[in-house]
Amino acid sequence: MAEEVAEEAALTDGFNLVIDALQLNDINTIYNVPGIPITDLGRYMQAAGMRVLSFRHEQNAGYAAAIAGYLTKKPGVCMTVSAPGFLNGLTALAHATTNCFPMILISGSSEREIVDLQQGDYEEMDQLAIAKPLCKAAYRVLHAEDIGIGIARAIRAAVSGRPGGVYLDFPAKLLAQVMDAEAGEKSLVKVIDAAPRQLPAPESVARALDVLKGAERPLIILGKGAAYAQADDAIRDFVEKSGVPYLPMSMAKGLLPDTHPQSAGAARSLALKESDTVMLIGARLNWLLSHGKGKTWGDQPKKFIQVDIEPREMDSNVEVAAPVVGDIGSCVQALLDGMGKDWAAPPAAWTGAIREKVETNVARMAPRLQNNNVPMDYQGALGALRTIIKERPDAVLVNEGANTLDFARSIIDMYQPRKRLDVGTWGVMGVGMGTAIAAAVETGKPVLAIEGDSAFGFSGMEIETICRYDLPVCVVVFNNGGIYQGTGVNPSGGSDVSTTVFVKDSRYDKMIEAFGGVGVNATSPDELSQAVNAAMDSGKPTLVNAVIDEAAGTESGRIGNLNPQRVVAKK
Ligand code: OXT
Ligand code: ADP
Ligand code: MG
Repeated sequence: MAEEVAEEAALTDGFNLVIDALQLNDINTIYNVPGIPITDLGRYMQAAGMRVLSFRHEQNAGYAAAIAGYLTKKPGVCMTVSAPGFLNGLTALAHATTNCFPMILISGSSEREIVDLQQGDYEEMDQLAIAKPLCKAAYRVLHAEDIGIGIARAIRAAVSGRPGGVYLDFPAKLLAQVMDAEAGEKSLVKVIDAAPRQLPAPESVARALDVLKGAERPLIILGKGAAYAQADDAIRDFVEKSGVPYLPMSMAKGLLPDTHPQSAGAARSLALKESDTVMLIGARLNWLLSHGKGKTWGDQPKKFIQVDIEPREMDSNVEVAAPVVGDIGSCVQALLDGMGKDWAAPPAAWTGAIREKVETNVARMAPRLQNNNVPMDYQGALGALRTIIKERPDAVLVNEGANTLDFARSIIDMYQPRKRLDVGTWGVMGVGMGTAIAAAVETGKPVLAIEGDSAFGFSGMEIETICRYDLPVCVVVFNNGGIYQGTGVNPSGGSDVSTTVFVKDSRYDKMIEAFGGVGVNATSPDELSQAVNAAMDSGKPTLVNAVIDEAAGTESGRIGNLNPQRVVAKK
């Protein structure tokens, strides 16, 4: 008997090696949905002291992992079962890759021999082939002795260079493979310097400063890459020393406080249209910036300076006059060092014009935010929530919807970096609850999730997860009875409601009560304010059904121009 135990002690298996490899690399939180073949892996992870959070749908676990990666600069890990679970998680992996968030999707899979001969295994699917085009890298591990190297490769691929999503395929057999414990331990890899600094070429820094110095109307655009970099002090020092107005992209709000005197956020159109030189720091010239072209960019070609870790991002849409390739921390520090003592601020005519526009727009918006209309409009409701974030600047704000998103972005000032988490580059609905859960888990701060009623529906079942783990999340559902508006009518006159309309007078607050959370129905900004303050004070899982005027929104919020227009009427 004693001999048997000793012998067993000298062995290890795939389960143990996965856990050891993750823990060796300080990965201690897993977002998952259990099932064959990973149920026991989750249990053993929990037994080993890891935090294993189970979701109701893999997509939400995946969104949680994606944003965990963004918040921590370590890959967020999502774990799924084979075929359908894997596919459910894949949208989130693609979302992470699109947004440059480091994430690893670990999925169990069926047996290679059967899958490759297409003999109809349980949940048969060639998952590696399907994942490949949707992520930064994809690996499959077939032998227990390769688990250490497989996990190391996945970590390095996720966080080095431009971060992104990585797929890691573990066929069921792998987990039960047994090997010598000592050899197993030796096979583990601790990833050293997973995302090494990438210093910019000195000449690229000098060129960038020359171009910036020569500008009459310069503008800095800060993107979520800048927020991700966690180089907050260097970025603030650089922006302040330059004296250049800056525009934060949505998730870069708060990198410097939105109330900063150089913020051009409230003069976005003017700043984009009139600037002659634009320095992008961790932001891409994609659709969110009209590809650097289009009406808003003025008649004269602008000069672009771009700071990014990905060399291929340069000239992606328009010519970049001064590419600076490297990690943002190193690049911004080099720029700061290169500015010298006698750096001159941009012409006062330019900074003054921006400031004036900011003040006009802020003053114009202010009275609308004070209204106490019933039913609420977006301004009244968000005016109340704006005050709450001002008073609790370390709370994390999660935001999705169309009007709910667009109004919240411009109305709610952010004061600290990485506190605004939203739909990202794809404008994807459904990130809300996964994001809120990971934000609470990873930061330990209270979370306020402001959700369109449609947006909330994509991940609403996760309020049970929020209650189960007793997370300090307050969800506010902006209930205008539909997608964009609740007023649509069926053009055929038939009995089905319009394609964009939901059940009238629904009470989302009742949903959370089923799981022991606090539900509140708020019909005025005062009631909303009271309910959210109480939730933020108590830290209890709360859902506030905020009744919004069903006619208050517009089609697609502020991006209605992207809808194709019908040209030929149907006969
Ligand atoms: O400068 P000007 O004068 O122009 O003014 C600007 C700023 O200067 C000013 N401003 C300020 N003024 C005063 N004070 C302050 N502090 C201030 N700050 C700014 O305000 C204006 C506007 O500023 P902004 O917002 O910065 O500028 P602008 O021009 O809007 O910026 C352009 C963009 C493109 C950068 C910006 O609009 C943006 O980031 N947009 C992102 C849009 C987005 O991603 N939308 C989500 C997708 S919409 C659609 O696809 C939806 N779907 C389909 C669907 C999706 N998405 N996903 C999946 C998986 N399935 C389906 C669905 C189903 S939305 C949706 C549901 C919608 O219904 P809900 O019920 O959820 O939501 P409701 O609409 O509420 O009903
Ligand atoms: P936004 O949507 O806020 O405009 P994007 O997602 O378009 O931001 O752009 C983020 C950019 O930041 C990407 O091009 C990415 O390569 C870059 N990036 C991410 N992390 C870093 C980093 N640490 N250093 C430099 N660039 C980075
Ligand atoms: Mg709505």
